Amino acid sequence: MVKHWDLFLAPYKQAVEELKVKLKGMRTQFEMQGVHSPIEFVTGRVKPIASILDKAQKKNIPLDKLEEQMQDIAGLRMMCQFVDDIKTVVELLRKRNDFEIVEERDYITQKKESGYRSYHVVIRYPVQTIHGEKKILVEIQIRTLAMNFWATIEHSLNYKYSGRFPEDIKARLQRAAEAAYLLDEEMSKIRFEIQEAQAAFSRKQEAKGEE
Ligand code: 0O2
Repeated sequence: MVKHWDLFLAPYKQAVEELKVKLKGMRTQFEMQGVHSPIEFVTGRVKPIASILDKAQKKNIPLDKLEEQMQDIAGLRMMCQFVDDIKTVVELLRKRNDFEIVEERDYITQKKESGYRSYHVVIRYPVQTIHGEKKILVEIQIRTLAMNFWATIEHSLNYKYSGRFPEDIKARLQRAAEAAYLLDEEMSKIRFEIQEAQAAFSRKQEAKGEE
């Protein structure tokens, strides 16, 4: 028998699968043009039921209001090499007409107290079902590889300590966030050097493939 949660999550699963193909397709298009892709890689997930219930409790969201009030049941992440790529990706998302942007949250100029940096775009995405169209909220997080590294590590530690970090870990995470910020800054400064090297490398790989 199909359970209530399976039915509820089905459009979210469909949206994540469709958007993974669409957003990865953007990267492929840059590659085919032989130019730097502002998108390094894309991931997607549907929030596990236990996390939905946890968040609903923490944020006082009634279970019958999840669709309207929980924006990240379906989540996509777009990873970029450079901070400037994030702007390019956001611009590209704003130009699309297969969904509507309902909110943007800039945790890059306004980083979170934890040290978290990322750019969040919440979209309303139409899923085609056998009963017609259903629009659902999806959160797209756009961040650099360094921001992603920090967030992934912090997220696992958060899970381990249930958000109550010992002081030394908290301080180290703050320092790590600062280091990730500096890493992004340094990489931005030598961006053109890096891109030239990457372009030369792909030309060499292509030539090898043609041999
Ligand atoms: P998961 O496990 O990533 O799916 P809130 O949850 O109150 O902070 P809200 O309103 O849901 O915020 O919106 P926000 O902050 O734009 O998006 C929440 C998501 O952003 C989180 O999802 C994380 O993915 C990410 N995020 C926000 N702050 C932090 C942080 O300090 N550290 C890390 N590692 N990630 C963060 P969830 O719900 O935590 O779940």
